[in-house]
Amino acid sequence: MERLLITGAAGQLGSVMRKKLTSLAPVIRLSDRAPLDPPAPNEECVECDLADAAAVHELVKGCDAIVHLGGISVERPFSEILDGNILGLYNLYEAARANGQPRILFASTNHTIGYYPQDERLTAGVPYRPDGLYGVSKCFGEALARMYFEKFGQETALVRIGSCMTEPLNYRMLSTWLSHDDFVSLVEAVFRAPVLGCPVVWGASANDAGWWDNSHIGWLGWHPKDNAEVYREKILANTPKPNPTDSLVRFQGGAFVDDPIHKD
Ligand code: NAI
Ligand code: 15L
Repeated sequence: MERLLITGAAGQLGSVMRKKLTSLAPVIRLSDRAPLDPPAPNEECVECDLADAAAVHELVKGCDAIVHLGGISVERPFSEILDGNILGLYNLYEAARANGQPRILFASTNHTIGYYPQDERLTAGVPYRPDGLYGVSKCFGEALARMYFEKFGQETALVRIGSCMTEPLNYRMLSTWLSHDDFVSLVEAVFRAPVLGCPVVWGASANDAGWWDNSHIGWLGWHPKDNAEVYREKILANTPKPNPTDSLVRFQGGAFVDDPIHKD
């Protein structure tokens, strides 16, 4: 791999991955619509709005692989979601089609299935139950990626990330946590695989309290190592015990199910 593109590189996850994915390619192209820190010698920085088709076309040119983190990452007014996650996704896939179909890791989300209760164990084939417009936009992204695979052979890993952060912060994240290191090893596995296709991947660490079954992607050779359980005592000590009627402990999407439809 010569050049890896990371979109959303100014964001929470992107700014961590910028430092942790350097061994994947000699050149890392970083992009966001927000300002990026100045490039290191192995980096290229490109400010680009995903809603701008011509700019996205130029952005993807010359890249052999894409970690697509860019877009709206929480519940927001539909106009914002439309630009980043709907139009932005279409622009990315059209740009990829015109530029040699680099393999894509698409940062989808657990909010595609957020209305499932926490006592259900899910396989990758379960019907969508999105918990807001944000979740719906990621269902669109997964469907779009699937169509580009069926029609054009474009390969994508549809990674339904749980909660990717330094450590789990509440009871729900004992199930949804994905450590940064496990995300890195997932990215490595996705770009190492000789053939990828377009699988759904549950993006969670090896949590004792996990809800999601990744047995369908054993062939990928991804073996998450971290386990949120080691933080249970800390969470018990630092967070109030949730009421059993709280969405945080009822639904897999947690408090996202309580979000209203945000108006512009
Ligand atoms: P974030 O909100 O911190 O970063 C997203 C970045 O995308 C931001 O820097 C933002 O400026 C950029 N962006 C938004 N709209 C854009 C547009 N129209 N054009 C260009 N750039 C745009 O989110 P975070 O936490 O870093 O997440 C990264 C990705 O992973 C997102 O796609 C999110 O949906 C997904 N994800 C993250 C999870 C997590 O636990 N961090 C969980 C599930 C999914
Ligand atoms: C997401 O999709 C969000 O992008 C992230 O900020 C977290 O809230 C995460 O899901 C989660 O469900 O914890």
